[in-house]
Amino acid sequence: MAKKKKNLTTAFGIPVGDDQNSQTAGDRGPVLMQDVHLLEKLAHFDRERIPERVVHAKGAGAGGYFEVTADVTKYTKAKFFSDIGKRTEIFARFSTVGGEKGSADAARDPRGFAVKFYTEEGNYDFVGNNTPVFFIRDPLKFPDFIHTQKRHPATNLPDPDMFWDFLSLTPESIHQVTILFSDRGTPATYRHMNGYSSHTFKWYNKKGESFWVQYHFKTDQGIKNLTREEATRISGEDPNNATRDLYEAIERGEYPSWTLEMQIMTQEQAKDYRFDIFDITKVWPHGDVPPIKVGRLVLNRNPVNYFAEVEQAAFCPGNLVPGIAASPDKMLQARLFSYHDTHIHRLGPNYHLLPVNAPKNAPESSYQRDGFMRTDVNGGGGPNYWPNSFGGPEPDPGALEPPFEVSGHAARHPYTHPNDDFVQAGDLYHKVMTDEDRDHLVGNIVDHLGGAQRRIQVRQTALFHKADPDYGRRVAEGLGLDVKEVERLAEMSQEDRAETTSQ
Ligand code: HDE
Repeated sequence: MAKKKKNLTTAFGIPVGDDQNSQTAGDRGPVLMQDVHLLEKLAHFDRERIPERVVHAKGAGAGGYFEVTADVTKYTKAKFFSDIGKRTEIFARFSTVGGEKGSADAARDPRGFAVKFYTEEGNYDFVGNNTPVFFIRDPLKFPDFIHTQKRHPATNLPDPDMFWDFLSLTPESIHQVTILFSDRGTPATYRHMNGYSSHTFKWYNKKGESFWVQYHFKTDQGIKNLTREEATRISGEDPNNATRDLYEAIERGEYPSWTLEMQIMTQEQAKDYRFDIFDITKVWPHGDVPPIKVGRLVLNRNPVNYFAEVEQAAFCPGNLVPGIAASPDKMLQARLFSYHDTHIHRLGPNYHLLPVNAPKNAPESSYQRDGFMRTDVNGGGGPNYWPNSFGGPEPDPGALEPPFEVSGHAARHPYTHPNDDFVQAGDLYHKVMTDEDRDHLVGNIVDHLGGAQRRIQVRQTALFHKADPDYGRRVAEGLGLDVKEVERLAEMSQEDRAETTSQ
């Protein structure tokens, strides 16, 4: 039996008789204004693009589930963690950071690792990166930092001077710079990298006891990175390699998975810990806080439509369910604002109604009303204010975060914790990396930093020297710099170093 044909309609369901020939006066035109089908089709096409994400514009996504594999109820009361074996539907998006929507997947860049958990207590968003640390620890620096990673205002080209000028004037970036310029800065695919919360978060249990935690999604596919030469070649030959890899692996039924490991610190341990546990430029040594396996993330569903799911997905670190809360990390605090704000700009005030963003497993019953593109019943005839005595939804005190103490003066506090910016970068260089890792790191840096002005090269190399003298010497030699000059600069305070190397 022949399949019944589906009729073409306008966006409003009106049958279309001809979709190949515009209505014209006579067979050679001009085109008639009364061809409303043509007008509607063009007007919609004219508006097909929405603003791309200001960072993390290029990405790929997939659906799947999260499964609990260990009992963590003594640490968190989050319901999606309530039982071993419990599964929660998720949607994940991976991305590069600095490039535009058409940029190459293999670029040297951190990778975004965002997961939306559709829990029965509403959506919980994990919005991490493939690196456990970040370049800066105060959010006021973020827009400036991102400008330096993008295009020069005059040439519209990526600019090594901007890139390294900022980083060399921002010594707390040294740990992340060392990770970024290792081969971890060019993961082979999205399946072969880890995801980290980078920030410290708070978990709290039913009794109101709280813990500081860090999340590590460890790839079950194993870490695989590209060398600089491979990344350059792939960027030209297949700029969508990671997007393709994820889609094709899932189509083949090779579902990528990650094991969630948590580092959990008690309040007792956190008191007087030897560095600030809210400083995103630091990792927690595993010897102090051993990670424990708590769950598994599996991606087993490709999006049916890229725009509907991946492009319109809106993650927000402020979407936290009872049992999980923010920490005082200043960067995280700023992110609690920035994501919701950017989504309202990018997708509109009712972006939470888009199917990928709507809570799938918990009813949404707020008093928010109206606004562009309100596509549901908008609360119907029910009350649109609280308190009311008409049976409207009521706040649940059980959802409150336990109170916590804060003290101190309101001010723009500079970072005063002991100046240990270089310790972990140095440890990474000489304790964790292999000889081959170090060779690649130095080669990758020399290749990129070599494009910057000499005074900026020297200033940045002094920071490598401060992390580890061998690191500094090898970069200096690779760039043909005077090692003695680098050592002299490394001895100076950051202010003097900046002054000496200014134009
Ligand atoms: Fe983001 N970041 N970010 N970020 N970020 C965005 O939100 C921002 C930071 C991360 O797949 C934006 O929807 C500020 C750290 C991911 O859709 C924006 C600060 C980490 C994604 C934004 C940071 C991230 C974003 C741009 C410093 C890892 C993509 C478009 C205070 C722990 C999510 C958007 C996706 C996206 C702001 C720093 C991860 C503008 C202000 C640190 C994975 O809201």
